[in-house]
Amino acid sequence: MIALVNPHATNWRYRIPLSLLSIGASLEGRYSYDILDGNIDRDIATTLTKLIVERSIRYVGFTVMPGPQLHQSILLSRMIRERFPSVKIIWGGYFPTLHTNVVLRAPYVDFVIRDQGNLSFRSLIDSLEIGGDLSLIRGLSYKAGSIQHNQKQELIDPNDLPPLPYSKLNITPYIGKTYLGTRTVNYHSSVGCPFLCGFCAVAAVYKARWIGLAPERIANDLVWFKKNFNVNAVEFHDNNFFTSERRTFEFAERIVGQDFGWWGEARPDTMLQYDDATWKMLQRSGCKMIFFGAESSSQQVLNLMNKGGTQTPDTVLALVDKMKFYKIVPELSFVLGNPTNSVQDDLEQDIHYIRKIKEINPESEIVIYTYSPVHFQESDLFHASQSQGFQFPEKLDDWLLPQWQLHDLRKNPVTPWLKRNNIALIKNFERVLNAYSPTNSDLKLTRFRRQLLHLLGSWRYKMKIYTAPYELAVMQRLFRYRQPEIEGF
Ligand code: B12
Ligand code: SF4
Repeated sequence: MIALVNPHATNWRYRIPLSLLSIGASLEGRYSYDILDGNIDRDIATTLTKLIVERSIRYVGFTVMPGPQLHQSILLSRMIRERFPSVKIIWGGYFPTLHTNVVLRAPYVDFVIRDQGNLSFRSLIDSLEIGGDLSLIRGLSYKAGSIQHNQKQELIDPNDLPPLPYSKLNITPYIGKTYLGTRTVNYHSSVGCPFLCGFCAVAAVYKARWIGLAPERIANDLVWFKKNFNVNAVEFHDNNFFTSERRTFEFAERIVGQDFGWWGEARPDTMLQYDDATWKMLQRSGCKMIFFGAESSSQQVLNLMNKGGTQTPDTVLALVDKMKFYKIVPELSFVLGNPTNSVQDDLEQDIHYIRKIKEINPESEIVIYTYSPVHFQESDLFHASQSQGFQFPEKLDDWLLPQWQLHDLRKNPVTPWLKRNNIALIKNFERVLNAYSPTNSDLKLTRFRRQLLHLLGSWRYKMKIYTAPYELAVMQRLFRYRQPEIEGF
């Protein structure tokens, strides 16, 4: 009766579609539903069409994040509307939460569930099936003459939610070899984040709220994965896994001796304040790499971003130094090309800073994004972007245009303040850096190729000559080696 669709987001198929499993969990025992995953099924349009006919599907829910997933969501929703006009189409996830009006103005989307959809989706189906007042469903937006937005959803504690119905999927194809281990699974252990960084969709949606699952539940789930699927590594997809030191410690303590390799996302200032005992426990528990938002070398830019907490450029330098001791790899993400009046100078300073990080801790992995604005009304950074002429598309179909797809991937944003030379500097530096120091997380890159790349990238890196690295572009095409950000978040 209900189809939940994860449109194609990545060629890397090792991602259990957790968003849909968590929506499915609330439907268990009440409504029949199927989950379709475009990352695994490359002909999802045919599968969906067949399913709608054979199982009399009346509702199709899409999970939508920007990028290729948005693209396929639009195409599939249009197709359903044309061929099965009575089927109701419901969008949920980050994109419709932040662009609700644009989404609902499209004739092929009927409802948007904003924020966490666990309770609202089921209430919506109840209302449509047995009757009920739509205006009482929290987090729901819909069309009733004009577009209506119901009250915001209260933060739902994940500890109060039912376990994920993993049996709904064939889990085996989602378990894969990564830098962390031979059988890696993805897991989500908390919701939101306590901070309000101006470029971040999580801040825009959760408004500085965070709740984590109890360490016991996380550890039990992982042990279940180990027992049933021989899993030996975990990627935590939380926005800020390490928010609570106590939770981190307890979780790590519980999995010591289980032989897991694991990875999660953190803030540099939070981790710098962690006790040495916690760091030791992290090391013992198999934590191999931690992803940090370093963002910028400039305190002014960090202020403009509203990075908050006690994070400064020096925090990151101290942290990467400290992590050498514990042999945990820092993976540092940067958001370059912000709307300041000194873009080129900022970039040059950022490059200098990244080089310094690599000097302090050569194991550091560097992930470079170009700032692409997030629809965050209360953010100074978003206002600065608007005052420099940035505007989101007003029609959903416009997001299909190639420039908006590149924008979504944070590769070539539609940002008026970034000139060609700014973008070229970012890309060229990234290319040289990735050759000089190829990411360790790319398992396909053999030792020989790694050494060859290093050799080719070295002279440029050492001489600081980043312009026109054509030979490295050829190598990249030849070896198809991974830039750390390609499967990033
Ligand atoms: C896993 C992941 C991916 C995977 C793909 C997953 C997939 N669907 O196949 C990969 C790595 C490929 C990926 C890529 C990208 N991602 Co991504 N990704 C995530 C991540 C880390 C976890 C998502 C998840 O599973 N969460 C767990 C579930 C339980 O939570 P949830 O998804 O929020 O779902 C809840 C609600 O949103 C809602 N909901 C969600 N879907 C639906 C559907 C319906 C019908 C309903 C009713 C409700 C509903 O209810 C759910 C339960 O409460 C999130 C950050 C995060 N921690 O959430 C970023 C995140 C969603 N990604 C983001 C981005 C920007 C990207 C990229 C576009 C950019 C990039 N270069 O990284 C790319 C490109 C995407 C593409 N190729 O289309 C941003 C979105 C920002 C925005 N402006 O909207 C996020 C928030 C990261 C961030 N901190 O900025 N991503
Ligand atoms: S700390 Fe990270 S997850 Fe939290 S609001 Fe800032 S960028 Fe987003």
